[in-house]
This record gives sequence, structure tokens and C-alpha cells, in this order.
Amino acid sequence: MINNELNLICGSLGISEPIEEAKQVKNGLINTTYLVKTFDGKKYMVQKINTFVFKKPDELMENISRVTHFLRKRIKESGADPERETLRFLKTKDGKSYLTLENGSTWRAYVYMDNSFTVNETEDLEVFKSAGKAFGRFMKRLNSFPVKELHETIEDFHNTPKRYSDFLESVERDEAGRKSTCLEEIRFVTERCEDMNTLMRLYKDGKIPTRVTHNDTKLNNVLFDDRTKEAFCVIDLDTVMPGMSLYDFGDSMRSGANSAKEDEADLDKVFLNLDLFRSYTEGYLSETAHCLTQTEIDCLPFSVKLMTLECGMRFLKDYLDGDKYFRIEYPEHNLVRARNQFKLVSDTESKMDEMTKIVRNIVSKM
Ligand code: GN1
Ligand code: MG
Repeated sequence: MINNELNLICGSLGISEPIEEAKQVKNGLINTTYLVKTFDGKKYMVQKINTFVFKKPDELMENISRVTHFLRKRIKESGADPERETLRFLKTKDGKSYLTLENGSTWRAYVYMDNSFTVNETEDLEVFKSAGKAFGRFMKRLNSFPVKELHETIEDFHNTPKRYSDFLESVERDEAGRKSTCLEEIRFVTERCEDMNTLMRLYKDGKIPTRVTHNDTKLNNVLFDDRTKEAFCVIDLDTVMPGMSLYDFGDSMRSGANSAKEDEADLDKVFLNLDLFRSYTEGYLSETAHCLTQTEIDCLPFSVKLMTLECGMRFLKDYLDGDKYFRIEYPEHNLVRARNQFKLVSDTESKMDEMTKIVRNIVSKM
């Protein structure tokens, strides 16, 4: 059944060969992704865009087209291979980079990168350092991109104070009748209300610049090379928007420097691994130190706490709303994710001084 639909989609996106094999890839929590192999041996990633989350796929794809076009030029200028280091999306006959079917579903496809792999979590310091370099390079290469031309694909995506007020509304509404089951977690968030505005205040005061940011820098959003084991291409460009560099740094640590998976229920296993923190920071700053401002560098440790708190708050909000946003595998899944993130926040709070020392030490050696 799905193969018939995929054949139709691929055909409309200019892939004439029929599909030999299609496998669902279960990495993301939002879109639905298939790795498709056609009979001529070529491979594509075909994705159904979640239009509940991404309400304007045209603007989303316009952002992606502009950013990948710009990256391709920059990569070529630097002597690297643009086909390897950025994604290439397929086009319909009318030159559009996505397709809406009669049933309303919206699809797009990009060329699969051969000899690559993704990592959901790692203890390997070199792997994580390499991810830091790749996300740093991504920001550096887009440094001169005209950021005002980008659409805000999800409004207020990392606007933490706004996320906090949305969260409080969900608590008040208690739509799924679950509030009584998570009072402790709600308190965890409200006790930290002072933190919500910290970065936004600096941003509004002009102390932190607007940059082109990825906004979803999970470790599994970068591809690694099978042979060299180096991270070479940043993927999942749906949330590329104007933002703060600190969103990307903090979110990478939230996902990659967590000693456990983001939905590990045994909280004793959840802590911030400082060795991983150091490695990623070394990789990231080796690419970006010259373009980051002192305030951005000073806020790196705090961003880890804030992005983790924000994500935990989003999971808890979704639990309170009745699981409308994130894909879940069992009824308490979002609550388990939220608890996990809050444990990581607590651990991060106790390690703030050490993180600051690590950042200073790295910068002093540059
Ligand atoms: C979502 O789909 P995925 O896994 O790449 C979410 C991120 C969250 C992440 C948590 C558009 O990303 O913001 O940090 O789940 N993406 C969107 O795992 O909301
Ligand atoms: Mg993703």
C-alpha cells in the first residue's frame, strides 16, 4: 500500500525508476521518513511533512532551498564537495520542491548520502567532537547569509518565555485531565521561571546577535562518514530560521551530552557527561570562536540548562494537552521524557561552574 503511494510520489518528483524497497526510518519525532531504493540502485529519503507542526510547507521549503543553495556555493569555494556536505532536494515538473497529494498529505525527497550513518547517542568523545565541528561549520558557513530573508517556519520556536506562558496555559486548561499526575514536574518548571527570560533579555537588548540557526541540533541530525567516522553533513533543515547560536549549542548538549537516551526512565542513569561537554565544545569552538561574541561564549553553559528546561517543558505541555505534538510509543512517554530532561537540568545546575571553567580553558588555548 505505502509502496504504491511512494511510487506515485517519487514519480512526481522526477524519479522514473520503480521502487525496489522502502523502509521507514524512525529517528525523528515529527515527520515520517522512508529510505527508498529504486531498481537502478539509487537511494532517496522520502518524507511526509507533518503539517500539524509545519503549517506552511511552502515557506519551509523556500528556507531550505535558499540555505542549501547558499551552502553549496560556500562549500564549493572552500574546495569541499557540495554534493556530500549539503542535501539535494528533488523537484517536481513545475520546479517545486514538495508535493501535495489529493488526500492533503505533503511530501518531499532528497538524495540519500551513501556511505553514511547517524548516531542517536554516543560515549565516543571523538564522534561528539566531530558533531560539534559540523554544527559549528554549519553556522560559520551561513554567517554571511541574509538572515532577514528567512521565514519563521514555526513562530517563537525557541522563544522560551513564550513557551513558558503556553505551558502555564496548558496547566490551567488541563485538557487531558493529567495535571494531578505531574504536580511535582509542574513545580520543577515554575520554580525556574526566572531563568526563562535570561537569553531573550540579552537578545532584545542587542547583546546577542541574530544568526541563521538550525534549531534542532540533535546528534542524529548530522551524518557521519562510514570510512573516516567524521561528521560531514547537517540534516533536518526544517527549523532553520533566524535565532541565537545558543539555541543550537544548548540543544546539542541536551541531546548528545546526556549520559542516557532522552526517554530513559531510570533517572539514575541520566546526567550531564562533562567529558562529552568538553569534546563537543572543543569541536564547536574550533570552527566558531572567531565569529562568536564574548556574551555568546559566556552564555554557552547556561544555554545547556535553558534548552534542556525548554524541551522538558514542551514534553510536559504535550503530556498535559493529550499528546498532540510529539510521536509517542506509550501513554506516559511524554511524561517520562519530561522527567528525564528535568533530571538533566538539575545535574546541569550543579555543574555550571565546571562547565564555565571548561569553556574558559578551551578559549584560552586558542
Ligand atoms: C523534535 O523530529 P525531531 O526528533 O528531529 C522537535 C525538536 C525537539 C526534539 C526532541 C520541529 O525533533 O524541537 O527538540 O523532537 N522538532 C520540532 O527529541 O518540534
Ligand atoms: Mg530531526
